[in-house]
Amino acid sequence: MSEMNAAHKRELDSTGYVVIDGFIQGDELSQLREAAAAAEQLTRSHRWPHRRVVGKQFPPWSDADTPDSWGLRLPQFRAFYANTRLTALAAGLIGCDEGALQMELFNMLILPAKTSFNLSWHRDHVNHAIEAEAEEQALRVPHYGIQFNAPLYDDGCLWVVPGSHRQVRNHIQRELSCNTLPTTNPALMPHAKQVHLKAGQILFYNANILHCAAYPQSPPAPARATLHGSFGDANGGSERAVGVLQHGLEWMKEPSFGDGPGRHMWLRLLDMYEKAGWDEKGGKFSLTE
Ligand SMILES: O=C(O)CCC(=O)C(=O)O
Ligand SMILES: [Fe+2]
Repeated sequence: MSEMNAAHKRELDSTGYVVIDGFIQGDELSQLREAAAAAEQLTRSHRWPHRRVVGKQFPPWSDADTPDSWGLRLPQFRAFYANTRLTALAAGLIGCDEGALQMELFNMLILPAKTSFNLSWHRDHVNHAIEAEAEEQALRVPHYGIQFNAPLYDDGCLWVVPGSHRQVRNHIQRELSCNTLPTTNPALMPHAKQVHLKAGQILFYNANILHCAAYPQSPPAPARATLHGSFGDANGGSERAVGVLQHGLEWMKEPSFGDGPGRHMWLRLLDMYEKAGWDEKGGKFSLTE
C-alpha cells in the first residue's frame, strides 16, 4: 500500500471517514453527470422501479407510498463500481485482498422534488434501540466493509459524528438516535459535523459511524447526484448480511444481473445470501421502520 493510502486508512480507522480529492475528473465527471441526468429522468418518470421514496428509510418502497424519490439504484454505473481504481482503494481501506471484495449496495442519491426529507441518526449495521452494553459489543465486531459517497455535484447532505464508529452513544446522542423518525435538526446532535464534499471527491466511511442526512427539496436547492455504495470483505462470512440485505438487493440475484463488470464480486454477494440463510441471518435487519 502506498504511503498516501496508508495515511487514508489511518484516518478512516481513527475518525471513521476519509475524504480523497480529485477521484473523478474532467471527461469522466461530465460523462457521469450525463448518465446521472438520464437515470434521474428515468426514475422521476417511474420507468425505473428500484428507488427510495420520501418518508421511508428502508424498503419496501413503492409508488403507493409516494411518487417522490430520494435515491435510486441503477446498473448503468456498474463500470464505475467495478473499476479497479475504486475496488483497489476500497480493498486497501478495508485491509483485504481485492479478490475478497463482495458486491453490495450501489445507489445514486438525488434530492426529492416535492418536499424536503431527513433521515434519522443511525448506524447502518447496528440497531437504534440497542442497549449500551450490546452496542459496545456490536462496535467491537470487525466491520468487514466500507461505504462511499462520490458526489458528481457539491454535496453537503451528510452529517457524521467523527469517531463514533468506535464509541457508545452518550445519553443525549442516544435520545437523538433511538428511533427511525427523521431528525428535525442534525446540528442538535452533540459533536455532529456536516460533511461538505466537492464534486469529484470521494468520501469513504465506516457505515457504523453515527450519521444522518438532510435532503432539501430541489429545486430550489441545487441538484444532488451522489454515487453511494458499499463493498464487503468476504472473509466476514455472513457478518454484513443484516446491514446490507435490508436495502432490498433481491433483484440483483437474477442470473442475468451477474453478466457484467464485477461478476466475481457478484458471486460473493450470492455466497453471502447463502451463508446468511445457514446462519439464520436472512430476513434479519439492523434497522427497521
Ligand atoms: O445520503 C447520504 O449521504 C447517506 C445515506 C444513508 O445514510 C443511508 O442510506 O443509510
Ligand atoms: Fe446510513
